[in-house]
Amino acid sequence: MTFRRKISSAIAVFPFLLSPLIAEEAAQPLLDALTSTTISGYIDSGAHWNPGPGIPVTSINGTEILWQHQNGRVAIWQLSGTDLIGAIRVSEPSSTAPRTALAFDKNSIVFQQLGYFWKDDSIINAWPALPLKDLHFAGTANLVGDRDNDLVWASGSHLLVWEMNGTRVVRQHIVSTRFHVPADARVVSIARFDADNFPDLLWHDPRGFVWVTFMEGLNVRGTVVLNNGKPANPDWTLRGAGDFNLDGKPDLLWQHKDGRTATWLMDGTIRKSAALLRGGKPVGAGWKIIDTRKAVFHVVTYQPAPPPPPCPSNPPFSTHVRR
Ligand SMILES: [Ca+2]
Ligand SMILES: [Ca+2]
Repeated sequence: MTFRRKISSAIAVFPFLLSPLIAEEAAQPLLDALTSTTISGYIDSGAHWNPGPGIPVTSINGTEILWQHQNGRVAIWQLSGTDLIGAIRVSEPSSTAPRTALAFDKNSIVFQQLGYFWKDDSIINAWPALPLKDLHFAGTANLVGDRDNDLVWASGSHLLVWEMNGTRVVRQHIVSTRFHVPADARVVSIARFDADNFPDLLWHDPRGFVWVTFMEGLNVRGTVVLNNGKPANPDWTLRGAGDFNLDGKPDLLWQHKDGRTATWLMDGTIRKSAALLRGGKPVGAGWKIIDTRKAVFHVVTYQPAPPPPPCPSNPPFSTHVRR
């Protein structure tokens, strides 16, 4: 049996896996039902999940997309290639006000709440003030090249890089990217767009232009404009980069203002093709893509229970009629 057929057999049992985020009013009960406990018997992205002896499990590579609704709700899509195979609601601590999701960081999610930053439920021990104005969060990536990912902001032509050790900021770096892109361009993702091992910056501006700035750690090597120098339709916002066709090269993830999502499948900085996600069905209003990450899904092949034994023709009890 192929991997795809195994996934299909699991989904056939739970077809609700295919109907996420249609509209907020429809999504709310759906996501309430889809806790990670509910889904873990069928698709789980944990590295050490063990469903029990004798249960056949297939591990498949895929991508997760992090979403947040404007009301604070956080959800994750699970994709195999460009096929949506699951949706998970991310539980938030009930005692805290809604937090803004900033990015995935390996197995964590980075949040901001007022002036504080969190990795999941652990507060990040950081400097109290950010030293640049008009910063936007750019992503998590290992620019410094040590064990942990850095948290990266951008402001105009500068980056602010927090070098991390766990949940502690050990150093701040301010990096000039030189002024290769317009001042209103934003860094939407940090990913490896060439063959070296250094993460690069992906930029998008409101007119639809897309750039990649190649980095060597904290040093800038140069910037190229994508799409043959032409802007994309400005109704589409570039939200991130993830490898949707599993060729090891990052692809671009777009969200239309009508709620559709799509990817440009890339060979480095060359667009090879484009594909709508979820068959072009839009998500409900108010949901925004935050980030993507690689994932490994563990899929159980569901075996239908054997049919019950036939009922005996003569009931194994005697009828008693009172006379
Ligand atoms: Ca690179
Ligand atoms: Ca790819």
